[in-house]
Amino acid sequence: MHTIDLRSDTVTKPTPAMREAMARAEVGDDVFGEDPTVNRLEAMAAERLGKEAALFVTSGTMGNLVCLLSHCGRGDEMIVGDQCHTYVYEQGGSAALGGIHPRPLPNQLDGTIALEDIEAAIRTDNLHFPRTRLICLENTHNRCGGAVLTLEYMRAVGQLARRHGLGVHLDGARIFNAAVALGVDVRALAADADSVMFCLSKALAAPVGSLVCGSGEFIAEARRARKVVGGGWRQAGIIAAAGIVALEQMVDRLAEDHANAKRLAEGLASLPGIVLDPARVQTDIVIFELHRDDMTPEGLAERLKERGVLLLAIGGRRLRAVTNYHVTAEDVEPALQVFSEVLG
Ligand code: TLP
Repeated sequence: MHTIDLRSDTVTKPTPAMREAMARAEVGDDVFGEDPTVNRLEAMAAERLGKEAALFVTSGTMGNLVCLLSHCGRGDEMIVGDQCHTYVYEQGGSAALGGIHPRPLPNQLDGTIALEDIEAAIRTDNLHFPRTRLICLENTHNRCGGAVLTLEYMRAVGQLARRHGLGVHLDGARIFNAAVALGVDVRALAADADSVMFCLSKALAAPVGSLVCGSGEFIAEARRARKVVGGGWRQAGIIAAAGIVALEQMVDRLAEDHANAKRLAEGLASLPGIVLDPARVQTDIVIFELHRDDMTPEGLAERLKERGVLLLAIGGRRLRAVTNYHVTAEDVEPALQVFSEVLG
C-alpha cells in the first residue's frame, strides 16, 4: 500500500543530494568553532535572513528556547499568541528553565495578535508588575492553519516594539513558506525581528536542525544559552551539510506544497461533515473541523490510516494535514478518494 503521509512536513527524509553532501562533509569540533560546514551553514543562514550572525541548533524548540533565554531574564514577561507553538507545544520551557513569565494574548484566525491587544498588554513601570521585554510572533502560523503574517503586520509590530523598547522574536519555523507564499525576500519578513528561528527539518526536508539568526551580540548570548541546555555539539557538519543543500535546493519548490495543499483543501471542503474554508489555506498546512455524530477526529484519522492516509487529530473537532516533499500532485486525488470513501 502506498502511504500518503500528511501528519507533518517534519516527516520528510533527506534527498539523495543531502545524503551525498553528508557523506562528503568536512567536519571539526563545533564547540571550538572549528566545524567548517557548520560555519558555512551559519554564514549562509545569516546572509539569507539579512542578519549579522546565526547559530545552528538541534530543533525549533531549542532555537526558540535559546532566543527567549537570551532576550529575557527571570521574571521578565514575554507577549505571545495563545495559539503559538512556543506557548502551546514546548512544555513551557521558557518558564520552566528561564523563569520567563508568558503573557498569552488571543491569536486571530489569520495568525496575528491584534496590535491594540499588544499595546494594552505592555506593562507600565510599577513594582507590582513584571517587566515586559519581548513580543513573540510566528510566521507561518502553525495552529492558525499555516497562515502568513504580512510584511505590513511584521513592520507594524516592529514599530510598536521599538516605540516601547521591546524586543521581537520570530518563530519562523516555516518562514520560507511565508516568503514563497507572499513572493517576497525572506529578509524583508525578518527585518523587524531581533531574532528569528527557522527550521531546516520541516518543509525544507533536511533530517535535523534549525537556525537562530540575529545581531552578532545576540548570537553570542544565544551560543551561551545553547551550551547550558546541552546543545553544544561537536562534528555537526555531518548534518549541517544537509542543511546547506536544503537552503540551496529546497526553497523554491515550496510553491508545489502550497498548490497541493490548496487542491487538497478544495476537495476536502466538499465532503460531508468537513468544515473548511479553502480560501484560508495559504501554505502547506490544512486545518479543518469534523462535524459528524458518527465519527470523532481520532476515529477518522484511524480509518484513514487503515487505507494509507496519515494525518493528525489536533484537539476538539480539528484535524491537520500537511503537504510535503514526499506528497506529489498525483497523490492528492487518491488521498481525497480515500477521504470520500471513509466519510461516505
Ligand atoms: N511543529 C511540529 C509539532 O511540534 C506540532 C509540527 O509537526 O508542526 N515552531 C513551529 C511553528 C513549529 O511548527 C514547530 C514544530 C516548532 C517550532 C518546533 O520545532 P521542532 O519540532 O524542531 O522542535
